[in-house]
Amino acid sequence: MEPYDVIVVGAGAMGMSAGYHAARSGRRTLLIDAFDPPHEHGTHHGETRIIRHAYGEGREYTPMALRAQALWAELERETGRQLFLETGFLQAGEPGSQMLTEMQDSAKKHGLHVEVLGNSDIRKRWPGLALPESFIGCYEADSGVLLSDACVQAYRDAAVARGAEILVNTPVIAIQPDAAGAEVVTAAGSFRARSLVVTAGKFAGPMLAQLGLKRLPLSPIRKTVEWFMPATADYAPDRFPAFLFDLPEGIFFGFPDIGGEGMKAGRHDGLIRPMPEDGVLPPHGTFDDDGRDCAAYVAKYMPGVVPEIIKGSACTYTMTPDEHFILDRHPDYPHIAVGAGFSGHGFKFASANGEILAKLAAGEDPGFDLSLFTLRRFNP
Ligand code: PYC
Repeated sequence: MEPYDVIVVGAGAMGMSAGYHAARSGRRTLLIDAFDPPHEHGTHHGETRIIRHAYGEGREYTPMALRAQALWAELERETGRQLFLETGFLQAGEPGSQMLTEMQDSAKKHGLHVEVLGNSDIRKRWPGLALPESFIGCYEADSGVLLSDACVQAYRDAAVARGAEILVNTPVIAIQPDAAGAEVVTAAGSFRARSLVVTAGKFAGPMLAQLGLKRLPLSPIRKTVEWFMPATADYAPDRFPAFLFDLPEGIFFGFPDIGGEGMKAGRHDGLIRPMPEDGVLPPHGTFDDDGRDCAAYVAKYMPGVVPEIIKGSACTYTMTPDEHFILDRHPDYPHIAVGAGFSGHGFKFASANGEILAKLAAGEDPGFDLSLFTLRRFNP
């Protein structure tokens, strides 16, 4: 059989997008996933993710965030589905904190509009928040919320409509690369392609070790998010933003109450529980402290929300030590593109990262400066 132009190993958010972009460029594309995406075993479930542009984790991300926003809008047009809610995004913390400073510098460098607000302005505008007196906030009005499971489903449908094939519930057993391509061995048979995109999420470490990248410090950890019911209308999506707050207790993020289903929140830092060896995610509620920090956060800082967990979900972050992504070509097999280590802040970029990975695998210029995301920083 004629080889595929590209096989995507791991069709979560990043891989599904890469498969879509490869198929859209006319490449014969096969996507392979161990589950049936969208699913609850990786990093895209739980309904919502934040998208923001002026970026507290590094101004280098901003061009990718803007491209990502444009590509999500294209996907909405192509599929006729709503994937983005423009709720605005509020980041808050102590004045001078690294994330706020970087967010403001990033806005300045890229000409983005970010409003800087004192605590009394924050309280006036969002009565549902009671942040520490000394806090300031940076508000970006054209950012907001991605409907994450719906995004993955939309990319899947659009990829298939453009001719991509998808093999689900099919774990990859081995990858055998060579100078002309690679053989991907699965329980459903072996498949050959001229190029590969490897976006294996929490399985990326062992999979990339098979490809000779043995020293990648990729650590999958288990995280949780929880939903809480508001007692007032202050948290509706037309009057409450997505948020990220750097509080004395930790970094907390959350969303407005979308569709009356409750307000989702999570703790971004801390509570590090390594993934079990078998990669099976223990469900929410497995541990006594699941959601405890988040409920305490709600009780203290969101006066109109009942601090009782109505629903919870466990998910995975695959961390790198510097919390920056890996987006690169394999040093020995340049036709293999690697996307890994999204460190809990990658979803928003999936549309752009998929385009970048499809271009890397095809030997094209990815169109972005990827020097922050190299493999060689860990695998010199
Ligand atoms: O928007 O990058 C993000 C984020 C951080 C924590 C949860 N979401």
